[in-house]
Amino acid sequence: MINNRLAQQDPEVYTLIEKETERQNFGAELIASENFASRAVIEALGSTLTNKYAEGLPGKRYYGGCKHVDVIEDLARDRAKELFGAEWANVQPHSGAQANAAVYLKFMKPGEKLLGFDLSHGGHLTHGSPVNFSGMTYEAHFYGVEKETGRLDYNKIREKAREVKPKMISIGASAYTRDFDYEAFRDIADEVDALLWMDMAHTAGLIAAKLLNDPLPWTHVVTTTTHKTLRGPRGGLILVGRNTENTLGEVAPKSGRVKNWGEILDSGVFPGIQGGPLMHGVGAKAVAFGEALQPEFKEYQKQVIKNAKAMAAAFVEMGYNLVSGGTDNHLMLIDLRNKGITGKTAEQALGQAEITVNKNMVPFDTESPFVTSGIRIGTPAMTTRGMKEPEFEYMAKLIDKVLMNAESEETHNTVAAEIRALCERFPLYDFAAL
Ligand code: DSN
Repeated sequence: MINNRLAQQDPEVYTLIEKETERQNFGAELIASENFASRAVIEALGSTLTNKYAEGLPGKRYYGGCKHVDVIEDLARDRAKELFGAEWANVQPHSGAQANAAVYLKFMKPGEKLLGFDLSHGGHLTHGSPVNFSGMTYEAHFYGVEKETGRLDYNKIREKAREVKPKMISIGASAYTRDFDYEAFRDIADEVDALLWMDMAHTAGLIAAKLLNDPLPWTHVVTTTTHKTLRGPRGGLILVGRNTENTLGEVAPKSGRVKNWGEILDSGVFPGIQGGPLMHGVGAKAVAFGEALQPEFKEYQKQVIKNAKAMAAAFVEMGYNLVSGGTDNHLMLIDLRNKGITGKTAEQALGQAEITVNKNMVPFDTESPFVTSGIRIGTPAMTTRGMKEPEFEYMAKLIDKVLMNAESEETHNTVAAEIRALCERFPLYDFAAL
């Protein structure tokens, strides 16, 4: 936490952190991939755990002095397994992209084929985009949504898989508003003898709360970030379900036995792609998973979805085009083309009014990724502050006001004041104690 020592020693950094805290406290944070971690999580992040090297795993480290961090990492792993009903967990990935890199390293050889969700249709950079290591190292092919419905068509994915014959099929998205049919994906993967990987970074909290379909029983591996709907510290996590048979056939050098998937993926993280784990992050993950195991977490996640549905309905009512017509999860993707404004202009104008969203490609976009025709809006962060359907409907109206007057400084200022007044009713943290 921000404390007097930092203020005395480095007022420059201290002041900037204060300003960022104030920005978060008095603005509408509607980026779908962001959330507000609890004070307990932030305390663990700002702890002495950051001083400790702990390469390896609990009980099998390359450094001394690990007796306490071993227990912490075991707690984090056990809580993650309990939360998701997993057989195995690795809590060390520094981020979601790192978790994904470890999966690629162990599941695919350079040049092998991946079939992933097209980034421009809602997928993610690390699922084969040509500007990412995944697209540079592997031969990436893509499936996408249907133009008419904005939804996946599983028959078309099957056709594509038959044509491509990928080594691995990835599921998971950063801007898809509907749930996935994991059983259908597994059936497709089995037909073409592919490995199946779900990256649930966006929806992990909703899945933990059992409000969306569960990928664990159907996929060979699941990755996630820990800071989006899951509301933990910034970081990554890899899970393997209880019924995953080993088809990788990797053999332990000394004993000659076939390694289990957990062991294989553990070595993908370290020494495969990372050095020492960030133990302050691991400690904070343990705290966050502990929070997610509480009944209140499920209530929070239910409200995230209710808020998204209410806000989406408010936009539809005002004549906005939502990709797929609405949402089943925590986010909505608005195609602004009928409103005569680009994603870039919308993001900038809303920013002036202290409403933070991100411009986003919509499926079959006619603009470049730097301009885009859409904006993506998510409800996790403001739901954490305690806001419910009326506040989200109100924010939808304020967003419309700004977009319909995107050039008007007066509108920006009026809306910023209205957002500030709203935020004051739902304080982010106990400000004086920060
Ligand atoms: N940057 C994340 C998002 O906004 O969805 C994905 O990595």
